[in-house]
Amino acid sequence: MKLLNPDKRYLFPADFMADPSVHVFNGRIYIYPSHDWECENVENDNGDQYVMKDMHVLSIDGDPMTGKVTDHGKALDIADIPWAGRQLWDCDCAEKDGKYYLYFPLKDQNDIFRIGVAIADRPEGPFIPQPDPIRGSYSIDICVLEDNGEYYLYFGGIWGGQLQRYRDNKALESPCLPEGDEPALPSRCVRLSKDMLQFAEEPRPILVVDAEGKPLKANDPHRFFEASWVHRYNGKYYLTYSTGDSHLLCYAIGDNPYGPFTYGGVILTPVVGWTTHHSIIEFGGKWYLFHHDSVPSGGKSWLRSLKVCELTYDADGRILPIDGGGDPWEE
Ligand code: FUB
Repeated sequence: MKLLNPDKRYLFPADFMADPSVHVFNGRIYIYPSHDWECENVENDNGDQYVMKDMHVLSIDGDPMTGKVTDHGKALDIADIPWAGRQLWDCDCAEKDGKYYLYFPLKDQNDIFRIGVAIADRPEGPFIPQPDPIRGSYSIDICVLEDNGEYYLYFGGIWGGQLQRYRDNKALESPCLPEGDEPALPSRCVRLSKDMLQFAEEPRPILVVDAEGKPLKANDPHRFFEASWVHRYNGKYYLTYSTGDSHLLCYAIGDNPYGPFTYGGVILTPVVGWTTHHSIIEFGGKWYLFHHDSVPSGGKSWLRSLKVCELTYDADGRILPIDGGGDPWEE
């Protein structure tokens, strides 16, 4: 696989932040990242080392590769969330009718991930949390897509993200993670209610299928693990996601927000650090990939740094893969 190596920029060397969800609001780029913390926990598959307690909003003056980055300070603190337990993970923000809605996954006091909503009058917050999580919500890693006046929330992540604890939106007695040739566990998509505060329907599974329409299997290194993001390009819907334990960012293409999405390829090969996560936006006629790696922390997977580089499509709408700078990857 031929890899691109575009210029890359660390966006905020002053602090460790990760999982960038990025949007253009009022002509300006806003970044909604996780705020990583040093921690004493042993690193494990449950993600106990990711102990985020608050989040900041960043924004950029113009060009993401060169513009000044502003830290707008703390926009949400788990101390202000009535139902909070621990671990404020990857969030996303949507604008509707001049209000900004921040969706965040957080463990409740029973150590179960739920999704909360917090509201602000400005894209940088501060965000005021609702008293309770969204009814029927579970798991992690939020992306919100506005499409034809409707808002769709994508979520889900396996292992520490707890998606394997649910089937048909009901909690299971025991977790069930598919193996081998079984179809991989899909992420979820749900349309939001008009007031943006609840699900308007039951969450639906989002299938990533191969060229023959068959769901990718659990043992496929390109299968979904966590970190869904959806953007539109040339009338198509691109689902991008992390493959977790195979450390790739991949993409799949569909015709509508619910998919199915046909697997397209790798976007980013492994970075330094266990996790990989991202978002994609268009700004000033160019496309950008925002992501993170653990180079500045010397490889500590729980202390990550925000990065950006340009993203390129070929004439057929394929995304050209970028070298993440971590372990080499051969297709
Ligand atoms: O930041 C905590 C978790 O690590 C995120 O929810 C995952 O996507 C991974 O980046």
